[in-house]
Amino acid sequence: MTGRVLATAAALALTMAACSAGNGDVSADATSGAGTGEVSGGAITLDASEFAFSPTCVQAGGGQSLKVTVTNGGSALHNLSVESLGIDEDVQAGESITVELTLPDSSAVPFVCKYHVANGMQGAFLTG
Ligand SMILES: [Cu+2]
Repeated sequence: MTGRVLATAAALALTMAACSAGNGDVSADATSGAGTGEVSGGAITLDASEFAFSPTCVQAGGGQSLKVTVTNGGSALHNLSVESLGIDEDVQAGESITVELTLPDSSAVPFVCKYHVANGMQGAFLTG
């Protein structure tokens, strides 16, 4: 009985975005290992496609300044929006953008593609 409940919960977690960042509560999903990227040299590249960011979660440090490059390898117009930091940048198919941001000392920062958030195209910068 308990085993079946656990198996169902695990299956549900795998079908959801690896880093669903609603309310800044991302820790549970971030541990799935399905697409957590490490910041290297203060920079990270996110590959955007239909309809996901890869990596989905970015492990960074609290208060860290970060150079974020988004490369659109898909065929649709994508976007990087970080509402809490006032970022809203479109990325044309086949092109890339770079934005600089500073993360808060603690708490996760969700990011989305504003065009495809309904498709689950979202992730988060993790500061923990
Ligand atoms: Cu998109």
